Amino acid sequence: MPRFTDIPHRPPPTMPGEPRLEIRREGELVTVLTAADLRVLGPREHTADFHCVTTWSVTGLVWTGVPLREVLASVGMPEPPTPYLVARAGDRRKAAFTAADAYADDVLLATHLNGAALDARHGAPLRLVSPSQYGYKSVKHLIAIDFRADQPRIMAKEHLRARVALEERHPRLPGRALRLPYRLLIPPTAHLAERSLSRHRTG
Ligand SMILES: Nc1nc2c(c(=O)[nH]1)N[C@H]1C(S)=C(S)[C@@H](COP(=O)(O)O)O[C@H]1N2
Ligand SMILES: [Mo]
Repeated sequence: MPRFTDIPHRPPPTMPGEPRLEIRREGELVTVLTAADLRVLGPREHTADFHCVTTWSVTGLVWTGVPLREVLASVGMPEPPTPYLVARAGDRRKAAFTAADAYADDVLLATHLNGAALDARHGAPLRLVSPSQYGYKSVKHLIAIDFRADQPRIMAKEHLRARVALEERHPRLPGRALRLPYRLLIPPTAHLAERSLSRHRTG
């Protein structure tokens, strides 16, 4: 699995060694989950494929983690309190979700990939994993989940739903039309992302 991002010259952020996840509502802090809180929920292995919007895929990844819906139920949110949420990362990256997509059975908060703790390359110390959506929804270095009443602003090129099965690659352009141009971006992007990894500093 390559290190991948649409800002490939930027090294991964310096992160704490242990997960710390803020749950927010309209930006206001509701509660904070620690590594111990996640361990109590019983992390399990989940096998899933991964699809980057640029057309590369990896099959059979084994993530260790807890379904996001179980994590949110444990803090009194068995049902989504609002129709949308934003996942935020330590590199200031974010992704928008409908609450229904984020509460799907296959959406995880993962700490391990293929039996090893997540590293800087793949999203340490905590990563959101949503296998049914394009990779840009699988937010690495996750630091916060922020519930929103109104539809959050999406990033350029981000589809709100990004369902792989419906080829929702882009908010406006048809998915098919993007296959070739996106494919051409893979080698230079992967090369730059790998090179900038060497500039990563541990926290
Ligand atoms: N925090 C953060 N998460 C991110 C990204 C990013 O740049 N920053 N890139 C996304 C994209 S476009 C993809 S394809 C996957 C790549 O995951 P990998 O680097 O573990 O292969 O991470 C996603 N999650
Ligand atoms: Mo991606």
